[in-house]
Amino acid sequence: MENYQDMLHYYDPNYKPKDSDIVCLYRFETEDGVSFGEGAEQIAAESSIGTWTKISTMKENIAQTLKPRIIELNEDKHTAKIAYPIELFEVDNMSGILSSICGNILGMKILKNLRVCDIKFPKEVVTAFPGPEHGIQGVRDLTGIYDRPFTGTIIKPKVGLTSDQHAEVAYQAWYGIDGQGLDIVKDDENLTSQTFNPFDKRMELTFEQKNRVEAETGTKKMYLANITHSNFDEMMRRSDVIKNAGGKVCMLDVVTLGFNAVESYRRKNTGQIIHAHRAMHGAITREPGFSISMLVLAKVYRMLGVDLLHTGTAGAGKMEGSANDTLILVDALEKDSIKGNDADETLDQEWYGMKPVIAVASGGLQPAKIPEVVKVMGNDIVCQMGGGCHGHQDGTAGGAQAIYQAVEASVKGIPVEEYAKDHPALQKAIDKWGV
Ligand code: CAP
Ligand code: MG
Repeated sequence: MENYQDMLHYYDPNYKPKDSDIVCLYRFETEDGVSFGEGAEQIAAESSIGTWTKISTMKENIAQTLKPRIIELNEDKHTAKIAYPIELFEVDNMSGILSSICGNILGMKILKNLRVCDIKFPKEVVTAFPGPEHGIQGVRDLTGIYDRPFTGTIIKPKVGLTSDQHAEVAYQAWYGIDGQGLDIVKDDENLTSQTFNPFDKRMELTFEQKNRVEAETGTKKMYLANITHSNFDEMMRRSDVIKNAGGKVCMLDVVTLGFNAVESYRRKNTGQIIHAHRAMHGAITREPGFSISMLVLAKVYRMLGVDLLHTGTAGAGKMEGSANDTLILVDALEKDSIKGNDADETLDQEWYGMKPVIAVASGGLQPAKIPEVVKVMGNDIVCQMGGGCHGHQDGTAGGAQAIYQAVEASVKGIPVEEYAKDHPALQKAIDKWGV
């Protein structure tokens, strides 16, 4: 027993990963007295077959068939790539997979920090998950909007309005001024079913307004109602309420709900478009120290089957994340394959035909920022703004029109300051928030 455990080293730079291996890119530093190589060995062990000491139960065939290989160690960059044989995992169990490669290792004492930068999922894993039911094309077909980004607002204040007030603000946002309004109205992530705005009443009144505005404008509108609940049965009931009211979209707070609830909801095949809000992701993704990148989460949520996901605003809004950070997420969500890049700490990824997800730019945006956001993120996005709509001098309707006009400017390639000269709603937005 001692012999082959003594030989159970994971570092194997000559190993060529199999197509079926899961490859992880980790960035880490070790505590004083622990070499970088030893840190990598321990990460490989703890995330697969090993533990902190030699064990009497280890079998030679386990060590030989299931051990991962450290294929790259870069002490200067503090990174290691580890290839895990697919047999270590249950391919269609995301929670199980993440408990291994994003699990205990984040709590190990010998590490000063550890970031899971990226995971390359092989075909066996990607195709074991449903992916988005609708994806970009499905949402475009539903709305008949093909040539521009979608526009949306989050009803503000986040919580506090009554159901009647909520529905009235929704109408203003959808209709705007002279029918120049928004495609999407969204509940905020912390609006569920509070006493002052109970879910069922809000659905009844807001869908009434949606029907009204669709009849008045002859356009299709979307209401992204939040069905987040820690009780799955109640979440399903709320999904049914929306479906019965003619709603096509349900919003999930995917991080607080957990991977199980997100995939389980997707696998119910309700036919609903899934809008994924990522509240709480910052606790997982933000710190460079012990963390898992948003890129990893974005890939996971694409596999679990969301149709839209918040990605940040390419640096144009109130939340952290540079233009490049957002672009990496947009690529992971919207492309069919990605080429990894050392500088960005990313790996190759194939999607094997899995539908793409719409990236949602939200958080501190305002109308004049739309062209800048579209320039980085492309057309297949939602430009969504709460404060940047309801904070307009002419209220929600004026804000909605300003967003509408900013998108027009963006599509026509005319600078917003220029376009604003004969578009007063946009001009007022610029007067208040600048460009
Ligand atoms: C935007 C938003 C979103 C943020 C979250 C909000 O409102 O609805 O929750 O976008 O960040 O409440 O802040 P504002 P992210 O337009 O008023 O900022 O999208 O990065 O997950
Ligand atoms: Mg919000």
